[in-house]
Amino acid sequence: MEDGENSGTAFERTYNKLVCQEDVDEHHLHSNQEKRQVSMSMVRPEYGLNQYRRLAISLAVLAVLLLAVDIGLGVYYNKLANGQHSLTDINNEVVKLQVSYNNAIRRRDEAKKELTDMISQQQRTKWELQHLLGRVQDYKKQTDKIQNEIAILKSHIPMIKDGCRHCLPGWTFMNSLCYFFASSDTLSRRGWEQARQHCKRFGADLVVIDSREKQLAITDLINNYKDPSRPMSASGFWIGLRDVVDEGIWRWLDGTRLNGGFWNIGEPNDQGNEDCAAVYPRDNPFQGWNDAPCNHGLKWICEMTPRSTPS
Ligand code: MAN
Ligand code: CA
Repeated sequence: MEDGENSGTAFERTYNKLVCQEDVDEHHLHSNQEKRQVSMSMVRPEYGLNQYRRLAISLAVLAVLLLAVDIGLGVYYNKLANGQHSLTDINNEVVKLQVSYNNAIRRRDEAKKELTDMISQQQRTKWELQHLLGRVQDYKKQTDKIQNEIAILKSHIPMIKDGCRHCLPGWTFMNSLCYFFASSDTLSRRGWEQARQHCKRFGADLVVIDSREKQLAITDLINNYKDPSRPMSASGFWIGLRDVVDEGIWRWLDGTRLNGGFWNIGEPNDQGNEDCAAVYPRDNPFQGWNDAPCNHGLKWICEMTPRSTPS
């Protein structure tokens, strides 16, 4: 008990000392009375509890702050992680876009190549079309030629019906008539009258070219006999046409008056008394005739109807 009193007294002394010291430290401006009141109040046992409460509150506040910081850090970390995810997503997206871009470039190059191929194919088709159009023209010419030949062959039919008629050896059967082209070197050139006499020996006469078909057929034949080394003026063939009776009035052997004709440009010009007509091997068959002096030495063409075979 005494120990308790002593210890209680010692406690009070120590406590009062502490209170007084604190009083000096914290409230040195306060009056002594106030010091005494404060000292008395702090001497109360609740004072220690308040201190603990304050400490606990401080700790709680600190814990709350730490928790808030922790949460903040968590949120920040999440954001960073999300950012990292976004970066990864963007990277993936960039990779995907790069792949798409590369594919698009590849497809574009393929399409470009395809287009180039198509253009070159189109060019080739164009050339082929031009070529075929040329061939069509060729076929058209061939068809015309064949039709002409058919017409010639058809013209033989009546003659065949009438019995077997033919041309003399060395003569050419053409458009139902027989022709002699005095083109060989064994027959020298001669004047119009002598040429006619040669024809008459065979029962023939100089050719009468009174149709377009005859002019074309005869031009084709004499063009084949053409000697390029010979001057054109010496390359003609006498035909059965003259203006010897009335100058400028051209007549066939039977007296029929010429209708049109196939004169060369500027012909007939009667240059130095040219009263006899000749056909020349020219590319343009519609400009095939000249008038020439009748004594001029030329080749000639005879004509006669086919004859029956002598029985
Ligand atoms: C020249 C020209 C023509 C004429 C011939 C006859 O070419 O004088 O007019 O018809 O000779 O060969
Ligand atoms: Ca002439």
